[in-house]
Amino acid sequence: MPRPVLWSFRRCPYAIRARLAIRCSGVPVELREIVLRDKPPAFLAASPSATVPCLVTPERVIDESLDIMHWALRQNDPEAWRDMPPEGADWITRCDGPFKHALDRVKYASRYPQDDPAQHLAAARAFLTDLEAQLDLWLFDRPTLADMAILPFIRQFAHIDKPWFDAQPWPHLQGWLARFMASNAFAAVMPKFPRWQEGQPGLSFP
Ligand SMILES: N[C@@H](CCC(=O)N[C@@H](CS)C(=O)NCC(=O)O)C(=O)O
Repeated sequence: MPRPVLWSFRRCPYAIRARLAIRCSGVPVELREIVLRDKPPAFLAASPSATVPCLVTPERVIDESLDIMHWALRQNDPEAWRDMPPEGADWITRCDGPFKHALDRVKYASRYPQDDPAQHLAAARAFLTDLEAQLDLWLFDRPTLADMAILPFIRQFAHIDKPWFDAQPWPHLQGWLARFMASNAFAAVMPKFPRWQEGQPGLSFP
């Protein structure tokens, strides 16, 4: 039985969250690292949206990172990430919707010349301030899917201007991100994966 193929890009926050769940589940996949500015034809043939991550199983193609997380954790969820309060899903929805929208417009402001970056920064801050109020060590009393689905985007936002992020009055948020980035889980999903070559097998992951 061939392993499912995970098309991935190391720094993409959606791909990071998919790899976090696959790594936690231990479900083996073949990881194919690609470069977004030079997408291989085999990837374009596989992915309906031409975005990463994309998981190709013998049964179906899963093109949404959250669906890939659930696919892996449905098979094995040793840390019970899916066992979270219902508000977890609401936090993920806010992250993927309004927060990511604002994040892109702060990070890539020159691509949105008609937009006011200050307005998007304010929207991002509102979400982060709400997270700060919700967080203790984790969003709930232990790590869940919501933490792992959201943290890669917090990392992306923080790195737009890390000194600025670190200077905000967000100690819980800063601690949450720092612990995540120092974790074994993060290290395990962030090695410098060699780029996949057409005709070659990908990498065994996790
Ligand atoms: N809804 C998708 C979004 C994935 C996505 O937008 N990924 C970005 C990279 S971070 C991408 O592949 N963009 C296509 C491109 O840059 O050409 C998911 O959750 O997997």
